[in-house]
Amino acid sequence: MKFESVNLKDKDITSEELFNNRRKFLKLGAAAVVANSAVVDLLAKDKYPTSNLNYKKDLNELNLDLSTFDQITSYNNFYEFSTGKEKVKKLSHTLKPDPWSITIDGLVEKSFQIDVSELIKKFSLEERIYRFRCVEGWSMVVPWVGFELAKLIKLASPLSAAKYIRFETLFDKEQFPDQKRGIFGAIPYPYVEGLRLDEAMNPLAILSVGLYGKTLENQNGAPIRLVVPWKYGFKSIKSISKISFVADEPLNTWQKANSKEYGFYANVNPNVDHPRWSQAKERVLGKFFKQKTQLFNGYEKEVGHLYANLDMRKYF
Ligand SMILES: Nc1nc2c(c(=O)[nH]1)N[C@H]1C(S)=C(S)[C@@H](COP(=O)(O)O)O[C@H]1N2
Ligand SMILES: [Mo]
Repeated sequence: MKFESVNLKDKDITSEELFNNRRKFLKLGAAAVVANSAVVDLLAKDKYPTSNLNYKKDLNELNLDLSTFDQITSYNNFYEFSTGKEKVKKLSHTLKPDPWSITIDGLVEKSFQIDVSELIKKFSLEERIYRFRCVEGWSMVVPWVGFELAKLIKLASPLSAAKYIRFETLFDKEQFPDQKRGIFGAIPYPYVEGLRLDEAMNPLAILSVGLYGKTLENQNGAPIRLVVPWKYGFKSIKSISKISFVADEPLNTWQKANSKEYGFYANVNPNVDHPRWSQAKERVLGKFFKQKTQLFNGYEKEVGHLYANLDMRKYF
């Protein structure tokens, strides 16, 4: 038996190939498995980060096929750096995510500031393997690490008048080059997003501080970003510096920029097309064939009840 993997050069081979190769080896005899998995592990080490977070593992009961670390961290939407998805990674070194403080204010008993490191100490972290679907028609599967947004909401003790939650990305021209361009910037800054309070309390909504067991890379929204997996990716706001409890529906950035194309809810819905993109199908990063998009991105059981009284065609 020949061991072809021994001759493979690390740079010639993607993590996905490694994973598939490994699967093949596991089907071979025991001797081959021992010899090869050692080699494959050695090569794979380079491609995945060393974990620096303590968290409870997601058992991946749905058996979702994870996107690779490389895919998740190399193809990004983060307009504060660039509108070029493959440029963000390289440009994002100007972001300084540590230390990082978040202001909690608005309709709460008492506003306060808290450091992300404090939040991580306060709330135990857990992994959440979620599908993630961008309105542009691409998708991926990400092993996020974070905590339920509901935990932070309880900590903030909002007043009964608070009906929505509003998030803001940091505004700092030194850290985010596109914010320097004023009205010539790609979109209005700071980036703003929002959720109805009952949506925000849903256990699927998390604040993520990491992925693949490691603190977030700058390009993915370090040090803390929202993840709402049943909504289009633009709702999952990055590098959050302010969380406000408010009475009225916040005007989110994409609705402000183009209200004909973007609304507040943005629930993943294969039956309502975006004016420029059909939403019936999606391409998973790295895959050749498109797959069908699922209503609420496959999370209808968990979140469908939140929208029982909402016309999803009108409130897209
Ligand atoms: N502050 C900020 N948050 C943002 C964006 C952005 O440009 N700025 N892009 C959004 C869009 S359109 C998507 S699809 C996701 C992409 O997240 P990812 O790069 O981690 O895949 O982030 C969202 N959050
Ligand atoms: Mo997106």
